[in-house]
Amino acid sequence: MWRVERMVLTGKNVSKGHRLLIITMMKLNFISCGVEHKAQGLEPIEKQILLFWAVDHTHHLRRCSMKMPRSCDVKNYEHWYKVGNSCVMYFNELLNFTDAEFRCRNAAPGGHLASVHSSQANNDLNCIVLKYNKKSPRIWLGGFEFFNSGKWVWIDDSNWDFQAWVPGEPNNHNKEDCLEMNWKEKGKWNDDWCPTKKNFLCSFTNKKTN
Ligand SMILES: [Ca+2]
Ligand SMILES: [Ca+2]
Repeated sequence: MWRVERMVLTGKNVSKGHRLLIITMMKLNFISCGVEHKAQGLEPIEKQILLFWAVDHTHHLRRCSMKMPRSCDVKNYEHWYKVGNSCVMYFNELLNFTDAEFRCRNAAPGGHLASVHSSQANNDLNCIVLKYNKKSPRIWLGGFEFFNSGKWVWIDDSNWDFQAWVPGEPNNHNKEDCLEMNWKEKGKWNDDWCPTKKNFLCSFTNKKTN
């Protein structure tokens, strides 16, 4: 199933290479009827751009679904996902950072807002978010700035040994002390104002399997 991620329909940014790619894919029947239908009524060049984004989006989805982490191996938490040594779940509940953390503590023994310790884990977490809420992927992770020290820590007390900031972040704009993912770039981090309500990821570590 093709889906349209972007409806940016100006002809300015489409190169000759893009057009050739689209035309080639149309000839090879890589473009689905669904997108053709949605594209009806658009000018030819606009249609081409729409198709391009649709294909690009599907490619991204496929890449992500291939990397979806496996199920959590802890009893009663099989619907959560195994990421690194932790089990992770997406919560589609708009809460501020503190309330989200307490929601996580209630959701599972040892639960906290999720911490991230590798690029692979960061990708896995983003795949989970996109699977559940592609339209609104900004989420709280469990990082916060420790009392204006400039030092960032994880609320689950694990080591701050990985980071994936959007360039220029954290910028502490209007006193931002809490860590969100997917503000500007997919999978990248930003410091945001802690009282803002967002969906979030919870995780817990099953000590028995470590
Ligand atoms: Ca700050
Ligand atoms: Ca910021």
